Amino acid sequence: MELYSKLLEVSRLFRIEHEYLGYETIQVGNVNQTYKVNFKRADGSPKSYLIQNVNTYAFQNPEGLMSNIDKVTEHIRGKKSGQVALHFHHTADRATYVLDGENFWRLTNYVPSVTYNVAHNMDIVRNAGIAFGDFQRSLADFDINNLVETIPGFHQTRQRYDEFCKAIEEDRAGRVAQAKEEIDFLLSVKEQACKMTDMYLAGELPLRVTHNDTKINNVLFNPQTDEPMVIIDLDTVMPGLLGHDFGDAIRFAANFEEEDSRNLEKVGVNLAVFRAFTEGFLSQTLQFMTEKEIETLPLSCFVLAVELATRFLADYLNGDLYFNIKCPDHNLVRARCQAALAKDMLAKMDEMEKIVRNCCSEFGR
Ligand code: GN1
Ligand code: MG
Repeated sequence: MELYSKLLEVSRLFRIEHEYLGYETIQVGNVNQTYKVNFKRADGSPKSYLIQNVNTYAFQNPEGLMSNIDKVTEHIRGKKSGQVALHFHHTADRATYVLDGENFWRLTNYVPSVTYNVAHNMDIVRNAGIAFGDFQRSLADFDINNLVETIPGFHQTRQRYDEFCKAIEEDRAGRVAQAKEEIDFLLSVKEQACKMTDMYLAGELPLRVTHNDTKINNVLFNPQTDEPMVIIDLDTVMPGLLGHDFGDAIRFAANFEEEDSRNLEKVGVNLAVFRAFTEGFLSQTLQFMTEKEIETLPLSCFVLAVELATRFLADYLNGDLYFNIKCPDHNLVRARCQAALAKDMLAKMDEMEKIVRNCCSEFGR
């Protein structure tokens, strides 16, 4: 069936009855297909929704994934009366998705907004910190047992290292020799990188609802005021550690360079961005965070950079099976960039700790 008619059929299954005007393809994310579908209401006013075709190769448990997303978004929506919130529509039989053979469709409200890929403006960075902190705060009372672990061991750093070591041993693509320096570095910092997971396993850190993809471009901002409105891309919402969300956000937003930069001498943590994000995040989360969680925040940035470096490098060694690549050495370049960032984070660990402590006392803790 033609896409034009398919999107109409899906909309009707989600009980959208307005007059159909057509669709636009939205270029976001590397994984799912996103379309904006446009309608006219009976009173003549326009109304749009987003339809996504979920990539079931990347997300092998789409039912579990939608169950997680639905529970989490409805929990947040319940706390935000009158404010913009994300809402996944249901079919007549209360499903949040439509399965038609090879395709897995879902439909949400459309939020007119602006997003940012890079973080030059500290007010916007602080607002992104507020948005992800608010996400944590809204879900602090959510029963974690209601969530499915859709990608088992997603942030089990020791498991990531096992996969990395297996890739080195097998050397399937014959690339180990080219990556020797990065391999040695990543192996040398293993114990420190695994410290956060170890603390969790020792019962020192609580499990929370984590977003697990806290890039700044997953925050929708109000186009007029730059206030944060909603967090999107909830596909990896799962039980996790608070540091996973904090560290991933810093790893992405506070790097002077992009995630796959070849300018390794310029790669590093921008402490002004670190401070602004931390201020925003802690303004929302300090009231319920444990002392140990606070302690892990600077470390979490290093952990997330190293963990992702092992994932990129393992994928490079395996012959690029997981991440989309734009050039043959893309995963090696990404791994080098994350490793360089991790090194800079080690050098600046004391400064990051000081900033976290300063923010804590600013907020009376
Ligand atoms: C993947 O596809 P994207 O960009 O949303 C990955 C994340 C990594 C990220 C690095 C499910 O996210 O864990 O941090 O790439 N997502 C999954 O760019 O593996
Ligand atoms: Mg994502």
